[in-house]
Amino acid sequence: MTPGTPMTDRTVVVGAALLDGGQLLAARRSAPADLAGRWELPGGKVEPGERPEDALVRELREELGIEAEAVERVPGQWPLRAPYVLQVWTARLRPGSPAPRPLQDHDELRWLTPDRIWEVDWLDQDVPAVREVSPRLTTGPR
Ligand code: DCM
Repeated sequence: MTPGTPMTDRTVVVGAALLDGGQLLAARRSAPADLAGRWELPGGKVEPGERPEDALVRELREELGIEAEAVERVPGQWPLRAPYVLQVWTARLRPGSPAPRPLQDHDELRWLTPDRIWEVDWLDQDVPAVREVSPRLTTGPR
């Protein structure tokens, strides 16, 4: 980055902790090779001038074919490959949304109950965010 360039939203990657019925959606990456097979909170890069919450909705539509909305920011941000940082929002499906399906970047999706949340091999950088979100899952009825 050019010295003196202000940090903009361009450097933010948004991840979605998509919650539904007390379960968290995990997505297994199919690319790039060094991340393939690991599980993540789906999302992607915020574009210049875009609000992170809008980027999240756009990325979930592109990658999973769903209509979702951001609910609240999970406190904290976590470094990725420079200059990117990961920020996470909880999110929910809008009424009438199609069910998520892996359209790009992923080859498998899994809804995790609280007792199963650590059964998938999360990307290292996503682990602290998943740890933050896990107390928000409940085993109760939807
Ligand atoms: N990324 C990540 N954790 C996430 C989402 C994305 O570490 N929950 C990383 C993977 C890529 C970069 O952010 O290096 C951009 O993501 P994408 O390729 O999905 O746009």
